[in-house]
Order: sequence, then structure tokens, then C-alpha cells
Amino acid sequence: MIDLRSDTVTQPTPAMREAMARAEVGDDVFGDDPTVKELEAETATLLGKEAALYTPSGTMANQLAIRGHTEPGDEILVEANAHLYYYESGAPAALSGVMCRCLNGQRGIFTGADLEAALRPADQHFPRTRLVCIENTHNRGGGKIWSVKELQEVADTARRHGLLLHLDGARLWNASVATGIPERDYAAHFDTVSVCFSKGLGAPVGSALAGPKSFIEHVRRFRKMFGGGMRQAGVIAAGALFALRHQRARLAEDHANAKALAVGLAAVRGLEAAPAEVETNMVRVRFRPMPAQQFADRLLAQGVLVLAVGPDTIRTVTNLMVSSEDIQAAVAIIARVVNQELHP
Ligand code: TLP
Repeated sequence: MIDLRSDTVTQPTPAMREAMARAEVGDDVFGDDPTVKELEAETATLLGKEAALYTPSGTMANQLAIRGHTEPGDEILVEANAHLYYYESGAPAALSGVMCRCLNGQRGIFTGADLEAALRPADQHFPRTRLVCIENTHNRGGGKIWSVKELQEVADTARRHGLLLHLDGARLWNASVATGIPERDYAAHFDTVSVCFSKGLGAPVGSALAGPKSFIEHVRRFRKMFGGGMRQAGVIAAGALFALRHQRARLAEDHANAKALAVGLAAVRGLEAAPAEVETNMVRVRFRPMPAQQFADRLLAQGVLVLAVGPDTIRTVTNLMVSSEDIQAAVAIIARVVNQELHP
């Protein structure tokens, strides 16, 4: 099986398992777990923030940020395809009682002018607009990277209007490896940043929310409330620490594999893939003749796993478990399935 559904499918390597087995642990709800503390400190430093909080998932990290920055009835501004709005089970409404106002971006990117156009005067008729959220890289945008200039422009506009800023940096590592711009330079524009260890970095579990110390202490209580207080979490935090230290630079391999995959698929007649749009580890592919889920099922039967993400669009994500040889094999299998459909 060549699993291209997501970079979340990665399994811990033998060296990572070894680090996890050796982890020194304690009860983290009592603040006793040295490995969790080490992970939080190292993450905060990397992101240039005062503190960080380990969470079981990226979803929880994002939702803690929203809960911490808002009050029920507030409004947050998000891009229409943002993960924290599109893929988090309605959590902003359920857990924070906020309204989401959506901006339409281009592959997830919106501008200061877009933001400006969505703002309303302070008036008792309107919800209080509080927070702007950005996702970098952008998942449904196909792994698109926000440039620092684009971020800066939106952040300046938000600040001018007294708004707070949160970055969903589940794949910020990919943006940094692709551009050479350190994570902290992206993070500097935001009050809070969430990052994931369990995606391309290859750790089995966990994410973190980073920001000012007082804010992190504030949301620690919400983490408990949301059921995210973990006990001997050092076992999994050790996997995250190992990933952070040893598996960040190798994301460049995933990016090269994604590019090769896109080039290979673009050459298959009947498929629409755009190699020039591949900036990190994701490739979106359109095959118009059949519904995406049916296409995904056909590929599954031939040993290639992909995700249907639109009526006729599938997503492939390169990852630690997939070699460049696997990529060539996947291209051949996908081409065969397409040809069988077009020339039965
Ligand atoms: N994304 C998953 C699915 O939920 C779609 C994936 O396979 O891509 N932010 C971003 C940008 C994400 O892509 C994800 C996961 C999350 C947050 C949530 O992380 P988890 O799954 O740890 O809650």
C-alpha cells in the first residue's frame, strides 16, 4: 500500500520509539512531567514565544486559542477553507460560542483589503470582532505558503483595528523548510501559534499552542475543561521532541516527492495536476470523468490511498512513509486506472 491520504499516517521510526521508551515521565496535570516541559520550552523558543502548551491534537490547540482570545458572541474572521472552520466539527460554535465570518481567499490566501472590507464599525447591533486566523501552509489551498509580505499586510490591517491574530501552523515546519524562513519569523506576526508534531514531522501524537506566558496559563484551564489534561504524557512528548530535533529538515524530501508526483500526474492524459502550484507536500489532482470518491476507491483497490476532497478532486500528501520509488510506482498505478477508465 502506498498511503498518500495524509502526512498524519506516518508511524514512529525505530529511533523515535527508542526515545519514547526511554522518556522520563511524571504527571503532567500536576506539572511533573519533565519531557513535556522540555518539549514545551523547545517549541516556544523555536517559535519565538514565551511559552507553549502540549495538546493531544491540532484541533485542540486551535480551539484553545479561539476560546482564550474570545468571549461567547464574539466574531472571528477566517478564510472559508480554513481547517479550524471547515474541518473541526463546528468547534468554534460549540466550544467557544463564537461566530465565524468567512473571507474568500485564493488557495487560502486573503489580503488586508479583504479583511478591511469585512470589518464593521463598533455598534451594539454587531458582534464584537475579536480575532483573525490564518493557516500556513494552507491545507485546502494545496499546501500553499503565505509569504511574509502577505502575512505582514494582513497583520498590519488587523492591528490597526485592534484585532488579535492566531496562526494555524500545523504545517509551519513545511513552510520554513520550503522557504528557508525560520518559523519564528512567521510566528512574530501572531499573538498565538499552533503547530503539529503528528503530521509531516512524524510523531505519533500531539500539537502545541504557543504564545504569551499569561495567555498559555489562561488556556491551561481550558485544556483541562476540554479533556486534554494528560498524565504521563512524556511518553508521547518524547516522540514529538525527537521529531522536532531530527525529522524537520527531511521535509525537503517530501516536498521533492510531491513535485515529482505532480510532474508525473500532469503528464497523464485526462488528469489535471499543476506542478507549478506545488510548494510543499500536497498535490491536488482533478479527474473529471468520475466522482472523486469512486476514483479514490479504484485507486485503493490497486494499492494507492488518496483522499477525496471535492466532487472531482483528490488530495495526495507525501510523507515519511513514502519513498521516491513509491512515488514513481504510484504515478504508474494512477495512470493505469485513468487509462482503464478512459479507454475501457
Ligand atoms: N488535518 C487533517 C484532516 O483533519 C483534514 C489532514 O489530514 O490534513 N490544522 C490543519 C491545517 C490541519 O491540516 C489539521 C489536520 C489540523 C489543524 C488538526 O490536527 P489534528 O488532526 O491533530 O486535530
